[in-house]
Amino acid sequence: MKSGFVAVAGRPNVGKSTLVNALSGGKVAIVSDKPQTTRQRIFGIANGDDYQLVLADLPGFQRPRDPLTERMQRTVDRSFEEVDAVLFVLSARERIGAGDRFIAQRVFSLGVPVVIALNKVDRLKPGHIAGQMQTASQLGEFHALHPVSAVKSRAAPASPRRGATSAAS
Ligand SMILES: Nc1nc2c(ncn2[C@@H]2O[C@H](COP(=O)(O)OP(=O)(O)OP(=O)(O)O)[C@@H](O)[C@H]2O)c(=O)[nH]1
Ligand SMILES: [Mg+2]
Repeated sequence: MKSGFVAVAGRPNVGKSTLVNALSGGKVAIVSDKPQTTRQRIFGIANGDDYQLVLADLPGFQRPRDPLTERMQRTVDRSFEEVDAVLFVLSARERIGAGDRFIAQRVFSLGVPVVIALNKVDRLKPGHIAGQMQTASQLGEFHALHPVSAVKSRAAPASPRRGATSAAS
């Protein structure tokens, strides 16, 4: 059995909480269309046949600007101290730009594998998805890059063995 602690990082509103909910097979984190919904770490657990992942859904990560953002940023920084891997979430519906590169600088310097999830590919044209994957691939030395839809997967649960647990810290 492999196990590990995965930090789920990305700009506000890219779908980190939706993805954590989908991967852990239940609703553990609040999802909304307003940026900065997640203000504390929420943990989801994804169980597979031979692995168990603890997913830390982090607040949206951006350049510190105001006291709330700075406080949330400290939560993010603490979470990066003991991670085994990072799930770096991007939105395929938005331009991949300075905000994502700011996060990339941080996550690719941690020295752990970084998996990029290019989220929200539902209803996008294949050519657009391919272009966004190309841009995403230039953010850093990723371990894997997957186009995903956190909402579509909700309609078709992938594994009956997945369980959900949540805790805020
Ligand atoms: N179309 C589409 N919408 C999505 C997908 N994943 C998330 N969303 C929507 O995007 C919005 C933001 O989702 P959240 O999961 O709250 O995003 P977050 O990254 O956790 O946001 P913060 O906690 O504010 O940083 C919600 O309206 C979700 O329903 C997806 O795969 N496709
Ligand atoms: Mg969130």
